[in-house]
Amino acid sequence: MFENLSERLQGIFDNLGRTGKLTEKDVDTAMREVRLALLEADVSLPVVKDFVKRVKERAVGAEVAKSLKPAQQVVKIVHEELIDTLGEAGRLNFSGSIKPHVIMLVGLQGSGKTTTAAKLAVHLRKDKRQPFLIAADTYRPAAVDQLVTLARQINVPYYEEGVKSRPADICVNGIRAAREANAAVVILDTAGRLQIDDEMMAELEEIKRRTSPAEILLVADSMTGQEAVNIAQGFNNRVGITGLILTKVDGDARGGAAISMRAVTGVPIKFLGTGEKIDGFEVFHPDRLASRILGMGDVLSLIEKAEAAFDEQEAIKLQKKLMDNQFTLQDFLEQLQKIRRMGPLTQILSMIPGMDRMRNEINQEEAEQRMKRVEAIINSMTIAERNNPKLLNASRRQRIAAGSGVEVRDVNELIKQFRDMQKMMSQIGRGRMPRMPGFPGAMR
Ligand SMILES: Nc1nc2c(ncn2[C@@H]2O[C@H](COP(=O)(O)OP(=O)(O)OP(=O)(O)O)[C@@H](O)[C@H]2O)c(=O)[nH]1
Ligand SMILES: [Mg+2]
Repeated sequence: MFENLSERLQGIFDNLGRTGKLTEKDVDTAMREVRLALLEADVSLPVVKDFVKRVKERAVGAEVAKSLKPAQQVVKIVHEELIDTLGEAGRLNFSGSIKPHVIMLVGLQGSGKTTTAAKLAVHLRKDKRQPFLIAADTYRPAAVDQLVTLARQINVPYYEEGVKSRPADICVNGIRAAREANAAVVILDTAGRLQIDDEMMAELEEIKRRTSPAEILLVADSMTGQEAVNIAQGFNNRVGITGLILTKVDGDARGGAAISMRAVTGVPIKFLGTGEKIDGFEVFHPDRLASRILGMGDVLSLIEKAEAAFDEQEAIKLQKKLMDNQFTLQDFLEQLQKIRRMGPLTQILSMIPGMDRMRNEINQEEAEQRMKRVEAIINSMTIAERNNPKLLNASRRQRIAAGSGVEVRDVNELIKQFRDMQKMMSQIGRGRMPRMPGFPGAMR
């Protein structure tokens, strides 16, 4: 998401960049465009108006007159105001004395509550807080099964009573079971509805009254568009929410819901759902999202992901190997596997500045296929071959091709790409910047 918005905004700032000095008229023109870009991204009108007004107030006048590069100044102001509008970084409230802490998830049908419950449980466990799941959606038997399946899959304790009991009773009983199991945080998966109806709200109110949640988080689909404001206000007025979790930000939503919901409710966005799988989950950082919206890429998120996958010590060793030209096919294979563990390629690319545009051009499946093929080829080599590709004569190449189910020319290509890379690395090692060949070939 956010591609449309960031592209438009970038265009606006590019235009500003061409003028030497920034006049009030320039700011006006730019702000008209910013306004349009935000509206097109489905940010609600009152929120857009307020945003534009704030940027304008800061952009026109003394602050900008002092600046050497007015366009940069405007970008900076827009960025800062965007961060301000998006609020603080996501942090859960564990301050209350009632143990275990209760997190209640609410939201419309299909917004991602059940999936998010499991993602949140894994997140909490990583944070050393023992999680516990409660299945309080009694409207569909499948809903209980879905949560139970997920809980087993991630190996988190859970409580369910089928679909006959009152949801609030299930929650109270479940919390007792959680306390006995020494859980630190309980996550309540509640039922969703197509529309915000009275009965559903009354049920949520009862659960709230009887479980005293530390957090009531509205799980909202980021594709909701203009409706987002009504949904957020509806839940907030009746139940009182303490935070937002925006799901499906990996989809093609236009991103406005995030900005609007946060602005109209005043509660912070705490997490983002970035994929169907359990690991598609991120702590919300307003500065990073603001940068992503403005098309600066999300370098910080990427670094965090990379850090999780790469051990720093190992990275230093690897760098030395590269410089000393001792990087082998075995090392290459290990790096490929780590990159794959970081997540879908297109998702990783979208976080790198400038690369986000390429994202649409890259066929995810094809890229994955290529990586898998490279892995298969290297896996078919002996350790000696991996460490010394010079051994790879014609008959060995034939054996490897047969072993990995590819053509000999695929093996040849991989070896050639690897050699090119080695050459490039050794040049860097000798302090010369080479012309960048299409590195890494395996991921073209
Ligand atoms: N792409 C993507 N899909 C998601 C994300 N979160 C949830 N989904 C998908 O959205 C669909 C609905 O998710 P659920 O977790 O069942 O939603 P729910 O709110 O519990 O739905 P009900 O219980 O029916 O109200 C599923 O197909 C999920 O895989 C996300 O962050 N990204
Ligand atoms: Mg559900």
